[in-house]
Amino acid sequence: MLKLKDNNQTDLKQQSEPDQKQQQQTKKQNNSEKKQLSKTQTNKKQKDVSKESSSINDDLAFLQSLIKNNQELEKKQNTVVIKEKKSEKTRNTLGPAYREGVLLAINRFQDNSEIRMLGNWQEGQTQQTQPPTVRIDQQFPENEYPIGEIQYYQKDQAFRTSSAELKEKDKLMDSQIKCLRKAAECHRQVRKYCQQLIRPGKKLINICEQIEEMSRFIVQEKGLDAGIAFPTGCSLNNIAAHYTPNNGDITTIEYDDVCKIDIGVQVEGRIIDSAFTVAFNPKYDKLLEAVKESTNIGIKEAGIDVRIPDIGAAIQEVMESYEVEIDGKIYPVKPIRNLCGHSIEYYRIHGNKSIPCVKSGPNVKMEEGEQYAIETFGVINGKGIVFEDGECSHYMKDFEKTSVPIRQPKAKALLKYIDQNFDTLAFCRRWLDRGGQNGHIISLKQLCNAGIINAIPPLVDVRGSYVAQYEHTLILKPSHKEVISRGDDF
Ligand SMILES: [Co+2]
Repeated sequence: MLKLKDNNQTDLKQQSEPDQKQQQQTKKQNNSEKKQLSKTQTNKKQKDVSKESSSINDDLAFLQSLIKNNQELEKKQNTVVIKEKKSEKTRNTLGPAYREGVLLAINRFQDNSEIRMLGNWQEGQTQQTQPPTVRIDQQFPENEYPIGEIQYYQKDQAFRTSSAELKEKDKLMDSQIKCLRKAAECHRQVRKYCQQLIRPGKKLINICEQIEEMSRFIVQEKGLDAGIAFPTGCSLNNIAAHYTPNNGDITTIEYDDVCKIDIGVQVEGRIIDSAFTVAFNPKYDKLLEAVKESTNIGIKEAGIDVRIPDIGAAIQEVMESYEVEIDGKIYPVKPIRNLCGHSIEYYRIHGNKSIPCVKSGPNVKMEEGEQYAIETFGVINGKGIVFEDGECSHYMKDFEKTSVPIRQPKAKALLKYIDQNFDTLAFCRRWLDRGGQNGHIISLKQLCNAGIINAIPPLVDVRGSYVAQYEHTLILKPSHKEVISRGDDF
């Protein structure tokens, strides 16, 4: 536009110079001719001259209006640029949810009653607004983050609570705890935002992207140092886990759906893995209650030197004590026997230990200092066993295989991108597109075939079944457990 204006000005100069010369020439001509011409002739000529000069005036007026128009357009253009710059600055400082003109209140309370079996966020101290516009570091300049729920060890481990020596030992985990508490506070704020967003009729892809943009903003995403820990799960109904929409997927959430929202946040490789179930129809209340109670019993039973099959047994007992009546039919709640909670390690979402939802698995004990995601899955009208099905969205580097020779140049380049952006953290196809890795499907397949990347397809129970899930991250500190991801909501 600016360039266009310059051209017009030069055009004007070029046009107006000859115009002036022409005017002078006309005048001279007029003078010399006047003497020779009769009165009538002179009159006639004068008429012609005035005709000519009025057309010149028309041209000038036209050019002047052109200049004026261009100046106005330039002004408009500048305001658009200023507005764009301002909104970019706003996005950087106030995050993706901020809309101009929205009044921001610092408020912790949130009514979650539209989602079944979810607690309201209670009034309390916070520096965060609704919707969130404040990054985590601005909220906690002292680097001290809220403490999770403290639970004490039971039975023969009860001595740990009062041991001064073990309390001293707790401090050795300080830096790890700080990162986890920071990630957990981000997780709480992001899921609170999600609970405000998710409503019947909305596209899951939009919800996932809004959750992810908000996570990136609040946690202050910085390469592998801080960010999202894994793709946002939004597994619907009989899909139990590992579903997030790929680009082009227009699935919506509806009033009768049961959706598991699974969000991961990491700070310096310390991962918070926590999930809850979204249902709007009260007919699922007992299913949700069964699974939430089962997860809570799993958390309660967890402890140093506790045998893992005993935790599974406690979960199974609670889960199977529930039944759900839907449209006059009674369904028992079954635990899903091949889905497990898991230990979490540095940049490694699935550690070596698994916590099943039933009494099974090797006779292994939990140990001091370990971090766990305690998650349980319950199903109605299903088999209680999941299998891989549907289009794959989740992928993750194999933690054990550090280097595998890749020949195809495109696949090699994709692996480099994965190494730099996700390393051993899980990622999804949407994030490859987002990073400009379009048309990655063949290369991704080649990396999977080479064994360096593992595909993680959706896990589903049979059609017509409904799966619920709740999950928290806890850490087994020497003197007590801390359920780091606990919130008012679940
Ligand atoms: Co998990």
